[in-house]
Amino acid sequence: MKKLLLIVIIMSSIAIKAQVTTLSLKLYLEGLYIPNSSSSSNPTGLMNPAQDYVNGNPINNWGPEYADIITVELRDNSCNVIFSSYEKLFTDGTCNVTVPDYQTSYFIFVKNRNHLWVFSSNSVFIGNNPMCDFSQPNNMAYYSDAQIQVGVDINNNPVYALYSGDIDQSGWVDSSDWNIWDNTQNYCGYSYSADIDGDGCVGSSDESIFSTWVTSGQTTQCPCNNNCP
Ligand SMILES: [Ca+2]
Ligand SMILES: [Ca+2]
Repeated sequence: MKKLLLIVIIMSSIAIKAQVTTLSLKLYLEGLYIPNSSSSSNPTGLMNPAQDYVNGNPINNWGPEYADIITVELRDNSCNVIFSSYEKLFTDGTCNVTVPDYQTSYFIFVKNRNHLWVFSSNSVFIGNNPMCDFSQPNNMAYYSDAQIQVGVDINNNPVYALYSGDIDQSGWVDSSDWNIWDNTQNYCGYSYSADIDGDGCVGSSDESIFSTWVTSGQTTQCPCNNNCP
């Protein structure tokens, strides 16, 4: 009987340690953001869903309510990965992530297949349903030029998004990305990350979105110089 009681106590303590909380994220992707899309029902605007291409037709892989897949991570002060998950990003920029209830603070890191990754400007306490809104104001992101203004909300406040164009996920937008775009022009399908605008195929409409960032050598930064993604 004593053994059984001990097992129950141990199991209960494991269950307590396994508690989770919901991280409410909000962010936009420049390539998918629809200009002038803010409205009373979507005050900061909407994104197009990134399309796949099957049998000559564009399709939604995850349903029309989702814009794209993002990787969400929690990183400690040395930028070591504590938690990592693939998540679906809604077209309104929201994403709810179930994370362990760590009861301590971590940086929030987000990346997408063809945009510059971003860190939160500060570590965020992971407990009691934390929130992190990269869409506005701009200072939620680490590094003053981590995001680009893509529009305004219904109150005329700026709305920010991750920079498009980091097709090879190097942390820079440069000629390497442009070369991938050039070499995959007219290819269709989600596997072709040069499809910046998410219409399902790689074409000139994609290049027109990110070409400015190739010229400027747009980059991003992380809080840990020696351990960036
Ligand atoms: Ca790159
Ligand atoms: Ca495209």
